[in-house]
Amino acid sequence: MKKLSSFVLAALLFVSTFFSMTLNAFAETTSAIGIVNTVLTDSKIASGRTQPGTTNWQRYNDYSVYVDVDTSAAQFTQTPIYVTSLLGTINHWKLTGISAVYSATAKGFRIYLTTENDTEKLTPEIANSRNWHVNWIGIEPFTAIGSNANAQTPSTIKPTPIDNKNGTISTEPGKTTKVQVTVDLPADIGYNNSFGIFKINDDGSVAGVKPGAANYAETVVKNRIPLADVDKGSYKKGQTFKYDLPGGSKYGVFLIANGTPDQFLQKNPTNKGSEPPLAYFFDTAANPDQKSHVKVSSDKPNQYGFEDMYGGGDQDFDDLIVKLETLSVEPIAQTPLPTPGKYYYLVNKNSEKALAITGGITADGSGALQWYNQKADNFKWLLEDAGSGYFYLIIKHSGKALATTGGNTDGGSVVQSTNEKLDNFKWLLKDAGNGYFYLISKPNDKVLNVEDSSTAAGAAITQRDNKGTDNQQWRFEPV
Ligand SMILES: [Ca+2]
Ligand SMILES: [Ca+2]
Repeated sequence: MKKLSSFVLAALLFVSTFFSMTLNAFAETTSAIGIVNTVLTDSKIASGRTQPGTTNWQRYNDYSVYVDVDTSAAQFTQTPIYVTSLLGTINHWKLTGISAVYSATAKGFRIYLTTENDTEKLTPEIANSRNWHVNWIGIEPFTAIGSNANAQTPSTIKPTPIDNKNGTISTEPGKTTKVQVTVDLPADIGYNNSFGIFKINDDGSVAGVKPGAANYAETVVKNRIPLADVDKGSYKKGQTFKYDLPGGSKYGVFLIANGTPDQFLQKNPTNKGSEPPLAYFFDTAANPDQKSHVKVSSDKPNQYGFEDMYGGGDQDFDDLIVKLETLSVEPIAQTPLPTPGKYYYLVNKNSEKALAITGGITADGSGALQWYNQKADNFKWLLEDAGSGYFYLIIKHSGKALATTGGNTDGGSVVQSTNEKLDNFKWLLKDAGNGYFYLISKPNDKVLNVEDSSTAAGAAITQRDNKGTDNQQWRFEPV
């Protein structure tokens, strides 16, 4: 449904743009084959025409001609939907065939024209003397013929390119990249391997820790983008998973040899020794044996091949294969700021639980937690303007303010406290898109975080580095 409506919207945008003749909204290319205009939107829409009088009509038979229309200047990446019309000076109303598109590809299509009932002879010269020429519109992406327009999976799956120099996946700022991951396993499976996807900061670190640091593996695995089915391991050949990658960041993939991320964190978080579970990364500096364990090959540039043996094993890089495809790249809808002076429930995106202080407790230092939203006063937060774009959050039952503690400590607790109007009481609301915010603590840029991505009632609230994960995103529901 979503797909269809954005398609219709795009089509309307095109039509209105075309008829209002705001041609500066087009990129225009003129060549021997005609003119091509491209409207730059998420769905590529381009239009063009063949040249009146010099269209490259070809004889098909005594009564029919055809033309191969070149649309390559539009640079479609796949076969779009083509819609055609025929223009000319005389007699084109008698023809049939103009809306019948043949041999459509990303680069063009063919149209046949025939005179009505095949009585009047037709030649390319006659066609051009009457200035018959083809107008066309091409639109991609589209829903494939025969597929359900309401289906969740669009027909425009594209490989997700991986940079083969550093093994990272790039994403567009302000957009969410929805990827589908398909795993492949060798027939002669030895270890039971698993993988994970993690966000890489601009400086190459993960949550401030760089490859080569003693706690890198542990940090990456802890900060992976959680996905329950992926984390469980024991994959089947051809199994698929779907990730939403928040835009503007780079991502990498790790392997846990003979284990799951949780087993790794329990049994070998220092990533030492030669016995699995061990974590392996594209960057060999992060690997316990400093050997290469992750490969991106030039003929399969959207695929990670993993080698799971300590020391490099047989270097076949097929002990687990992870293929990435992009289902869609969707703009992140902007979230309007909640209104200062009003009460809100703050609901966590990952857990759907609400931010609370234990009921009845009014003492300073009482820790914030998440709980089923009981809509009581200890769930109601007053958003108060703190100036310079910052806010205080005042809990109704005690009148205390939400504050971070522990200075710059990653994992420092978040509590209620008498509002001293210091920086650690001040929160910036950063749009996380689609109705959610990150709450950023002023002194250290850490965000309001549900510890360990827990979905349990009672889970602690902490300050953590912004990982872009759902357990750090909050929705303001008016009380
Ligand atoms: Ca191997
Ligand atoms: Ca193998």
